[in-house]
Amino acid sequence: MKRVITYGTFDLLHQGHINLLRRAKELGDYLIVGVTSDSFDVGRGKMNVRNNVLERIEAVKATGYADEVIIEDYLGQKIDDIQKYDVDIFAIGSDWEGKFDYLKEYCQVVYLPRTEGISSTMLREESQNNYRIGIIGSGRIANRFVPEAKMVNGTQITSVLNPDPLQAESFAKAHDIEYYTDFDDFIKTVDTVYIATPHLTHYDYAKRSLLAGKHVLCEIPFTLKKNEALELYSLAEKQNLVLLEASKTAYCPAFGHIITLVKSGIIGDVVDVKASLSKMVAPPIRELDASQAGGAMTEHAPLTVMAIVKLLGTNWHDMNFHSRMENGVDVYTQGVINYPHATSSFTLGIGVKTEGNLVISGTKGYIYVPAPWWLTDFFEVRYEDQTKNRKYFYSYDGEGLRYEIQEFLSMIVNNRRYCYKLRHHESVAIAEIIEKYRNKENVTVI
Ligand code: C2G
Repeated sequence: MKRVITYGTFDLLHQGHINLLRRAKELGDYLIVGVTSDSFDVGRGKMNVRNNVLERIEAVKATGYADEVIIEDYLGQKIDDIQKYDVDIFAIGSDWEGKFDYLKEYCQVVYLPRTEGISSTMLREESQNNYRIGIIGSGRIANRFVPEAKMVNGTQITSVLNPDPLQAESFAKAHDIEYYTDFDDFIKTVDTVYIATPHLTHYDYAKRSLLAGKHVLCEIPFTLKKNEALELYSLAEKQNLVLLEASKTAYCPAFGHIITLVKSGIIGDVVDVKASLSKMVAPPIRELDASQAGGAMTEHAPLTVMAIVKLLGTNWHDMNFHSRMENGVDVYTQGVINYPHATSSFTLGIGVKTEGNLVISGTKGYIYVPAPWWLTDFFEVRYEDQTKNRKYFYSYDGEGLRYEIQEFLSMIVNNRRYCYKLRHHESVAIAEIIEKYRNKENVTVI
């Protein structure tokens, strides 16, 4: 019996896939199809897969060509599979011509003709009809956002809004998009907005965009007040729109895995979380400007407090802060948030350099995420018995904004209004903690 194996994502299964599977089956008597796992696809840069692995497996089975379906989950698995399943022929579409010649050492390799004129990418683009994203603000983060959005298909950045015509024009020229200086003119031209303006304007822009019926992805800090955050989420719900806080770390694959590992109990009960984040800045810069709500807390608490709240929840007992101030701005803040059965602390700096790691301590072991933990691509789970330690490696591609853009788009396309990676009440809690600090509740100047 001749055994054939082929692999693919098989997203939005189409005629090209069906032809490929039929031709592969015709090469032998028994066809094994390896369907990529969701995490394997993210790992190899396929960010836009629409169907989840179970749906894709069902679609492959429904073609009737597969005698067996397996999941492909790691690089190098093909060699293992060929030997494990005693495969005679490895088949794949001609778009991969030459790429799998290294498998010739293990079996025969056949490149089958690819069906022209159809692809999952094409179908995804059609089905998503290219959501037009308008950017509000044209500063540093907005510049980083544009190339990241290009990595997520189904989106197209069409325009930018900045009340300053010179800034608006130069950003628009640099990225080949339209520019507007008036909100009402701008908002008509887009389906969704990304708010990347100075902190104090987030609430107002988010509210106006939601009222205009647009989905909103808002940079951190989402808002500086609890009630503003609550109001915006309830407005989004009323308008049936997506409102997502652009807390980039919350959506990146490695950080998501840390949360699921901790929740599944691998380090026991979490008793202590320590997170630190510092980025030195020099004047003149918004971060050092008190009139623009500058400071280490507004700048860096959104990510560090996000990690604490994700791990320990929002039912804290008390909190206090210690800050070093310069010209009305905290250049360093240490915060302690105590819970009934756990404690947490964070150190944030824009004028003081700290070690930027994250340590989550539990009753069985701890997780160590080295600096810069907020760009997580590696972490280690450690135990008293060091032979049980385990290291986890991930990719954190580009500036890492693609993960939040992908989540935002997926929520819109799938009509999903909630995201477990950062729940509304967690986002509201972050705003509440920032507000307490700005109201000088339990703040000591050092
Ligand atoms: N295919 C085809 N014609 C098309 C589109 C795809 O023949 N119009 C083939 C591809 O060449 C591949 C299979 O269908 O053999 C699955 O394609 P994808 O779902 O795009 O998966 P791919 O990224 O090619 O997976 O380990 C995964 C494999 O290395 C490749």
